Amino acid sequence: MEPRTSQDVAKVVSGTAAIDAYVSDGMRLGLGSGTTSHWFVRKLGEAVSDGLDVVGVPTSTSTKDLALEVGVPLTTLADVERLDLTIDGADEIDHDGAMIKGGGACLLWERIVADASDRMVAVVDESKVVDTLGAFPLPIEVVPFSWESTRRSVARLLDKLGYRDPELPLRTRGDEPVVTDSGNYIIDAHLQKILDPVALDGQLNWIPGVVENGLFTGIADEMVIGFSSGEHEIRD
Ligand code: ABF
Repeated sequence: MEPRTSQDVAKVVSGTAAIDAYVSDGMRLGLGSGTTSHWFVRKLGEAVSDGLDVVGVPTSTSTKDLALEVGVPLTTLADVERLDLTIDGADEIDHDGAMIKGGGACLLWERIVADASDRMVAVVDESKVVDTLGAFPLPIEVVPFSWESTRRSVARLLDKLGYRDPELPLRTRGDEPVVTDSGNYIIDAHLQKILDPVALDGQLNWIPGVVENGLFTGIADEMVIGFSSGEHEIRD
């Protein structure tokens, strides 16, 4: 598979640089979801075929399928107590490393795997780096049983926090709700600007029916930014 667009080139650059900068023999890795992470997994498969000894825990069924395809040995969080490093993408990342994740509906497993890791490094193309989070709609994973009621509770919290009537659509594919690997639904909160990501992250998950939200604050230790020029930059 070859990169087609300049953004693809930047994603390949980021994923490849992350291997050279962070991955070493014997590591237990969290394998992220999304196209940037998948370029990382493909390159990791090449390194494994060259003798690199690693195991990975995938953060989605799509990442599991790709890892199996390219020959990255897999394990589970039942079998390893801690991971050394998780490499994962983001939909947006600000200069403090706070992220919006979940555009690919994988946020719950991504959060669990990142939490089980001693270090998390975000791999992003240059377009993902923003001054303020929120232009990308914030994914909120909710239990299907009560999603309408949960959406009303989310709307009340957002109103209390000063967000005026944000759109809160249920994420659908065609006429059907998108269903996550854990069997949940996603509501995408169109907030435009999130002025206090840490506060919002800490409040959303307390709403009954909310399983996880896409604000990943205080999780990324570094970010590898790929550029379409072929250069990359590592920021902590
Ligand atoms: C994943 O990467 C998701 O959390 C996020 O939505 C996605 C970004 O996708 P891409 O790398 O394809 O832009 O970690």
